[in-house]
Amino acid sequence: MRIGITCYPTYGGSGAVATELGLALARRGHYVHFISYASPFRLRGFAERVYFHEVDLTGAYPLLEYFPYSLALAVKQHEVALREELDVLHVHYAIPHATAAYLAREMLEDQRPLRVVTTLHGTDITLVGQAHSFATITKFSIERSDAVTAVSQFLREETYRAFGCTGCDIEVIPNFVNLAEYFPSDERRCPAFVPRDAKMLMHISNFRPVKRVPELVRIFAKVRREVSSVLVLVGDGPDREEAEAEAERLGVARQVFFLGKLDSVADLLRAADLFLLPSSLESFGLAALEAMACGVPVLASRVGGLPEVVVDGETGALVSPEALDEMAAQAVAMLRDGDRWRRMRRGAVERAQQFSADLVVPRYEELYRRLIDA
Ligand code: GMT
Repeated sequence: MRIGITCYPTYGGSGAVATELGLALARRGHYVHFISYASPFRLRGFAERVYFHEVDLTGAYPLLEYFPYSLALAVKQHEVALREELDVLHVHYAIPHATAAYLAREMLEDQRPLRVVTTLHGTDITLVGQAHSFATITKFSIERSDAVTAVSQFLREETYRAFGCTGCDIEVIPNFVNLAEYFPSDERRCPAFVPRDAKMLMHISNFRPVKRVPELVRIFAKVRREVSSVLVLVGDGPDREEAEAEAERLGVARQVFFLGKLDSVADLLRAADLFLLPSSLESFGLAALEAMACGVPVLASRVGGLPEVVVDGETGALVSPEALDEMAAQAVAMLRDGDRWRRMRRGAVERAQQFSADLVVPRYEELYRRLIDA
């Protein structure tokens, strides 16, 4: 098949999933064309049958105080669909990608059929999509997609609850992990800054308020009083400064390491003892899944789709997001009890195998095939 994929190229779960999907599809013999304003961050180096098409942003004009990216994107999607004879255009994150895809398909008229698949990822439904400025067009664009998928059962139900979307049959296709890259190792290769006897706690995100990174630093400060440990943070975003200030204020700045954005995190994850995700909402929690695949138990909030990924007591623990003390207590308990930790590590690896790319990617292929044959 010839598949177009539009996603945000920046650090974030939806872009990561879209890119891993494209790469997996290309390995399975399909032609994959990424269409976005920059090359997706996980698209490293050359891959057979993979192409990137940059949206043309040169049409700026003083009158256009706000550059209409959605239109420029639709133009590029239309152009690529025609030239590369795309069968399917799969967009990740509804805003504005599903709307642009709708326009691109309309522009094709009868020149060639283009099936639009929209995958809902999270805040496109739970936050941004429900904002007054976007709600009606989000609903419209979802309803006009040829197929809609959601990354968790929670997100599917939330879409129906928030938007109605009557007539849409939203299929849950969970996120997945490439087990050839994310696997456990007993050889613990910690960064040099981690003291020999210290536990390594880890977090990866785009540091948006929903991730509650300053609260995470507070949890760590409590853990640190009981267990010799460091906190390693990967990523960057709006709450980084506040989190840095919090580490300073709580006297743990020398034990909290902000590494910034990194392209490849599997080696680092393999060295971690515990992954923390105290988000206020999370439709799935891809970073938690990747940590589990590397053998790292996950301590997370009991919100959204996280219980569909992390099994409380078996692959880590789930706690109410407000209960910072309980989260810290759970972390301490897990880190102190070696037998329990090893059980959870095994449980995490086994659970992650259920989300293997080899199991999930064929579900997207089947969906595309169904649409093409319809
Ligand atoms: O950062 C992104 O790319 C999107 C982001 C969001 O806020 O919607 O992440 C969502 O999509 C990921 C991939 O499907 C999920 O693993 C995240 O749980 C989800 N984030 C939230 O729901 C907050």
